[in-house]
Amino acid sequence: MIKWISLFCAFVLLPCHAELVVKDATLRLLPPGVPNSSAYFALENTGDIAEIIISAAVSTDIARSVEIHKHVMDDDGMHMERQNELTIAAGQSIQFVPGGLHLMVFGLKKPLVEGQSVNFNLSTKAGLQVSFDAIVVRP
Ligand SMILES: [Cu+2]
Repeated sequence: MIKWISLFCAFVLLPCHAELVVKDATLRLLPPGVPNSSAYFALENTGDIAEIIISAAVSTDIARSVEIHKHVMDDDGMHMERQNELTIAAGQSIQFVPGGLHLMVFGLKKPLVEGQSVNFNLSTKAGLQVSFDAIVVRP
């Protein structure tokens, strides 16, 4: 009985509820020979604490690396800047969109196919792993 109660408490009294949800993820289909692509989606923090995304990856060996990028405008015009950290507050939604935040996929090892599903993983500073599938679509 005591064992059962402590197990029950372990589930109910988890300190904080941490959860990130990814919706409508797509990966851009580009002409054959283009080595890089980018992924777009909506990221929502449905938990009650802020999370800090520190890295992104593809689960299968289809690309060399993945980085979190943001388009920024400065004196030299528009360019992309790598984001080492991305903070998402509790309850906040962040849109990864063309011309804004995106996941940059470098060094595709073979051409993407329209409709193909590619599994990505986001890691947070607190150790949360968020896995999601992006569908390859024509831009
Ligand atoms: Cu980029």
